Amino acid sequence: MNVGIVCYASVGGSGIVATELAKALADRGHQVRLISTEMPFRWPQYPAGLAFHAVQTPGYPLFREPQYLLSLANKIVQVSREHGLDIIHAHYAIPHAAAAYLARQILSNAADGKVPRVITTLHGTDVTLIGSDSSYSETAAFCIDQSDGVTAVSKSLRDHTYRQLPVRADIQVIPNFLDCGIHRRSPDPDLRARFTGGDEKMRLVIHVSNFRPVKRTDTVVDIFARIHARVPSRLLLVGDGPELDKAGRRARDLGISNAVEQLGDQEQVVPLLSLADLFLLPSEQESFGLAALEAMACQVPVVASDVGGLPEVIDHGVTGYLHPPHAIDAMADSGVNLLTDAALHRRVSEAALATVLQRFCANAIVPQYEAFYRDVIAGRLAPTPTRV
Ligand code: GMT
Repeated sequence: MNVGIVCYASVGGSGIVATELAKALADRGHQVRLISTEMPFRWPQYPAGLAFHAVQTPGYPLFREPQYLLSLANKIVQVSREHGLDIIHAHYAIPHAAAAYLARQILSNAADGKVPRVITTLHGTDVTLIGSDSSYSETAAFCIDQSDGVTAVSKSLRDHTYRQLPVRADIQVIPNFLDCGIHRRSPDPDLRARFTGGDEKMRLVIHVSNFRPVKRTDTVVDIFARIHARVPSRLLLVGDGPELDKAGRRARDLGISNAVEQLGDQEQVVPLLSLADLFLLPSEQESFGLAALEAMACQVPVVASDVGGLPEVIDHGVTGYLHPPHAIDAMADSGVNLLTDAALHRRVSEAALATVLQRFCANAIVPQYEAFYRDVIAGRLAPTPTRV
């Protein structure tokens, strides 16, 4: 198949999943064209079957805002005309579903040429936060419904979408996945010693995110402070975003900044996850929690919020621990238990890895996307009443 994948290439789960899907589809013999404003994070060099098309959004003195939606739709039309796309797969509904819809309308308006099918994958904040905002809700719902196929990364997100938006499309759940050949624990004792100072008793707690308010990164520091008071430990904060400063301030206010290290954005997270003993994810909302899955693949037990799709990834008490997002003491207690009971730590980290290998590797999930593409192309899905 000829597939065009549209995504935000910046650091973030939706861009990572879209890029991993593009790579996996190309490996399986498809021709894949990734359309984005910048070359994605983790993009391979000279990959067979993969091409990258950059969207440029020229400014003009009259415009006070960049016209990304129009330039993206324009680029999708050009790529589709030139390369005969069968599928345009939009990752993150806003505004990618709208751009894909517009591109399809333009292509169907021409007398000749192929008209690709549009698939939208909902990732989370495109529905739960931004898509539900009254400034976007009507256009978001309309464009999701106009897609020829819609997927969501968890059952929770699918249900949330039906509750939150007037969407009538039949949403299929296809969970996120990892390249399990890359995402596996690869310990580097020298790197670990750099963070522990060579102290065998020192435990390393990690948090990886884009430091948006939804991640509650100041709470990560609060939980860590409680752990640090009971277990010799250091906190590694990986990633950057608007809340990083606040997290640093919280560590200073609590008098633990010496135990908190900010590593900023890192392209390679596997070496860092591979030296960690515990991952904290006390998010307000998480439609799936790809960061938790990456940690589990590296055998790092996760203590997270019991929200959204996280219970579909983490089995509480078996492959990690889930608590209400504001139960800071309970999260700290679970963290301390994991860091002080070696047998428990081993049991949970092994169960976490087993779950990833059984359910969330590319070889289990990518065929689900391929089958969905085939169904959409063959028109085998139930029609959405509002589609025009
Ligand atoms: O989390 C974000 O801030 C944005 C978004 C993204 O584009 O990375 O994350 C969402 O999509 C990920 C990939 O499907 C999911 O793993 C995250 O759980 C989801 N984030 C939220 O729902 C908050």
